[in-house]
Amino acid sequence: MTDCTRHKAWGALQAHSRQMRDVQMRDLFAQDEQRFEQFSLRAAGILLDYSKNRITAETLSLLTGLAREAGLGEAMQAMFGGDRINVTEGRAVLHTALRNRGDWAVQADGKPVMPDVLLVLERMRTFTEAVRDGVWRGFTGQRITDVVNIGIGGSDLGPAMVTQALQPYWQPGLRAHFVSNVDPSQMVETLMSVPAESTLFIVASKTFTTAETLLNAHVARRWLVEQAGDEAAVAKHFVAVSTNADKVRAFGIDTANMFGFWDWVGGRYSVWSAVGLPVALLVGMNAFEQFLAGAHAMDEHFRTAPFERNMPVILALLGIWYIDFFGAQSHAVFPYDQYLARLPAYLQQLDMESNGKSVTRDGERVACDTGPVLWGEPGTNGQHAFYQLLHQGTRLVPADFLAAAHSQRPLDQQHEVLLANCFAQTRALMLGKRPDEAEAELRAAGMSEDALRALLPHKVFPGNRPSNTLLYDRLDPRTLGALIALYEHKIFVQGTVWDINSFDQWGVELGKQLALGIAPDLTGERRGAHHDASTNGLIDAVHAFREHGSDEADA
Ligand code: G6Q
Repeated sequence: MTDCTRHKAWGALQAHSRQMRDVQMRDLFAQDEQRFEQFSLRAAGILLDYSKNRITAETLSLLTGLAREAGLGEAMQAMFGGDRINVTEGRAVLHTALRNRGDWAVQADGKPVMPDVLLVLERMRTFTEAVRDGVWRGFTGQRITDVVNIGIGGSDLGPAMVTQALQPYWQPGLRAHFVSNVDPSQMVETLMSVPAESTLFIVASKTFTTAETLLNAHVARRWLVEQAGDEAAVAKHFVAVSTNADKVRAFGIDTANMFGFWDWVGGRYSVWSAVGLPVALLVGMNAFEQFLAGAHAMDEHFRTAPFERNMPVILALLGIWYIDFFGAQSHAVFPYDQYLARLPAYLQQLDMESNGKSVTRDGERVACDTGPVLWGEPGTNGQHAFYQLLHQGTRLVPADFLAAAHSQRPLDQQHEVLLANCFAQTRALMLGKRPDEAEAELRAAGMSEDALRALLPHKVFPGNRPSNTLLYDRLDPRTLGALIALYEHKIFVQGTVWDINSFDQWGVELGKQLALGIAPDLTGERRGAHHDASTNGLIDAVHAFREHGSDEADA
C-alpha cells in the first residue's frame, strides 16, 4: 500500500491547485459555452451537473490519474469479486450482491451467495404479501396497521430514510414507526401511538447484541404481552432481522419469523438486505425490487464506465480535490426534496463512519486529510437559516444539491418555485457578486455616498463556491436505489485513494465500553465513582438533581 501523497499525480495536483487558486468559475463559464456539456453526465436515471466546480479538463485528467495510481480498478474488482477487503474484520464487502439483478456469479469464501440472497428475498415477498393482504393477523384477528422497526445505526437509518422517501408508495392503512434511541421517550411515545392488536414489531440487529435495541425490544415485548394477556401473541407480532439465529431464539422470537443476512453485509450498507423489511412492508415487494434494480443499474455503471465518465468516481475525486488541495473540512448535502429529509442523516453515517479514519489499511498514520464532516438539510429551509455562511462566510463548503423534475405531490406552481430556488442557489454560489456589481446596485437604489461606502463590503459575495447538482425525473424507488448506490461507491472510491478501510468502525467502540463502566454509578448499584473529575462531578450532579430538585442542587 502507498501513502497517497507519494503518488505522482498528487504532486502534480498540488502544483495544479496553486494555478487554480485564483481562477474564477464565472470566467470559465464565460470562456466556454459548452462547459455544461463537458462537465455533466447521466447514469441510472440521474443527471450530474458538475460544471460549477473549480476544475478544467486538466484537473479531471490529473484526478483520474490519481485514482489509477491508487489502484482503483483493482480495488473495484476485489470488492465486487468478494475478496475480504474489510481487512480489520476479515470480511468481504458484498452489499452489491444483495441487489444483483443481473447474472454475476458472486462468491464469498468460495461459496456462491446468490442462492441465499434470492431465498431471503422470496421469504420477504411471502411475508410482506401476507401482511399487506391481511392474511397475517394480530392476536385479536385484526390486520396489521402499524409497523414498528426497532434497531439503531445501520439497522435504523437506512430503512427509516428509505421508508420516508417512498411515502407516496405506502399501502393505504399501513403506517411505519422507527425506534432507535435508548432514551425511553421514543419508545414510550411510540407505544402510546399504536394499537397493540394490529402492530407488528421488527427487531433489526445484525449482531442481536446491541444494548439499545435489546432494551427497546424487551420493553416492546413486555408491553405486547401485557396488552394481549398471552405470551403466544409474540409469534404474531414480532419478527427479527439478524445474522444471529441463536440470540434471536434466546430473545424469544421463533426463527421461523427471522429474516437472515450475512457477515459480508456491513450495517450501514444493509438496507438492501432483509434490514429493508419495513420498506418492503410499506411499499410492497415489487417496489422494493425496483429499489434494488436502481442500485444495480448504478453498480453496472460504476463497474463499466471509464473513470472520466463515471459518476461515483467523479463525485469522489471532486471531494478529494477540495478536501486535500483546498482544505475543505465539510461537505453539505441539500435535497430540494422533502421526501429526502433524512438523507443527510443517513449519509452522515455512511460517509463519516466509513471514511472518518486516520490510519491506512496497513495501520500507518495517513499523510492527508480523509473524510469530511457531512451535514445538510432540505432546501429551501436551509436558505432561511445557515446559507448565509455558505455565501459570505470564510469557509469553503462544497455542496451537493438534489432535485426532481417532477414532484410526487404537485400543487399549483410550488414545485417550479422549489426548483428555481435550487438552481438560483448554485448559480449564486458560483457567480457571487463583485464589488463593482454591488456598488452599481446600491447606486441604482439612490443611496447616498456615505451610506453606500459603509454598506458596500457587506453586499459583496465572493462567489467561486463549488457545487454539484443531481437532477432526476421523480423520486421513485428505482431512482432512490441508484442515488444511494452512487454515494456508497463515491465513499468507496475516496477510501481507496486515501488507502483507508471504509468498512470497519472501531471508533464507535470506546464510548460503548466506557458507558458500561458508568451505568452502575447512575442506576444506584454503586456509589463513589472513580472516573475523571468531570465524569464524577456529573454523576454526583445527577444524584443531587434527583434527590433535591433543581433549587437545592443549585445551592
Ligand atoms: C454500521 C455500524 C452500526 C450498526 C449498529 C447496529 O455500519 O456497524 O451503525 O449498524 O451499531 O448494530 P446491530 O445491527 O448489530 O444491532
